[in-house]
Amino acid sequence: MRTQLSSEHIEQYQRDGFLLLEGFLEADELAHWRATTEDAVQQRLEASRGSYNWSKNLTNQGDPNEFYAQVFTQCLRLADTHAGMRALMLDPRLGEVAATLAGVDGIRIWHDQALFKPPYGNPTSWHLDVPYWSFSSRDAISIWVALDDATLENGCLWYLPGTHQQARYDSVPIGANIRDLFKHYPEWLQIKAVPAPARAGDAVFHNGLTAHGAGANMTPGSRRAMACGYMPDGATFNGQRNILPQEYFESLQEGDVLNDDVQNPLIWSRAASQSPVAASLG
Ligand SMILES: O=C(O)CCC(=O)C(=O)O
Ligand SMILES: [Fe+2]
Repeated sequence: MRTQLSSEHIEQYQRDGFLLLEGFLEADELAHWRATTEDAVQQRLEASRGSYNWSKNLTNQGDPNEFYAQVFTQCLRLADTHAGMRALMLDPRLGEVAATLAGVDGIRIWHDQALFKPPYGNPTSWHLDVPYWSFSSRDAISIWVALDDATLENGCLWYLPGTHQQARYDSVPIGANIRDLFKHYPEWLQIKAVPAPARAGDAVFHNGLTAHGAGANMTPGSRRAMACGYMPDGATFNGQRNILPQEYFESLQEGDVLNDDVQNPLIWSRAASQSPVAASLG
């Protein structure tokens, strides 16, 4: 795993709100991420609705005729239900890279998600991530690892550079109209979008307030990705449930620190990485 970051990487991330890290996974790691993600998705879909047959493009996500089911098969928090995925997601190296780019001292998992855009799938409408989540932070960050080559043809990610500096926390529902976000941010219509094509094994990082979307998949192959959204350690509850379990949600008051280590595992912190125990473990 390529975890070395240069000062240019960090500057670029901070300026543009996104960064492509080429060759993030080694070939054997990529094979393992693919197999683990396929298995975790298959298991989840079987548990939720019966069999999953990607070759026949059965997405098993609600009504398969609905627009969103044809944007992607989206499976959230696979680390909760799949031990192999948990091992991948708890890797402190992912946390260290994310925290270093975001410029924070500790990082917790908000949610992981598999995002498989099907053959000839719909585009992913322009959106921001943080306004959906249960905390408000300008330092939230996501990793998006390409499991297939993501190209201009099959729906790679696109970004509006610098929008993380201006974005607000008010929520804009993500729907079928790709340009709805611009009703809330008409000034962003002037910004030229930048594509982030990625080879399988590359990682794209983005700030949770950077406007992003993805094109349609105009190919007969799938565009698979495994992603994870991270919350800076110390972030507080903003009153929104999002993916929080009902009981935990009801126990929270606005302003409470979201530091439940099961719901939001701390995968890396500067303090722990500098402690004598961590040092002796190498
Ligand atoms: O994979 C996609 O099309 C969208 C990904 C995304 O929105 C994200 O990772 O936040
Ligand atoms: Fe997103």
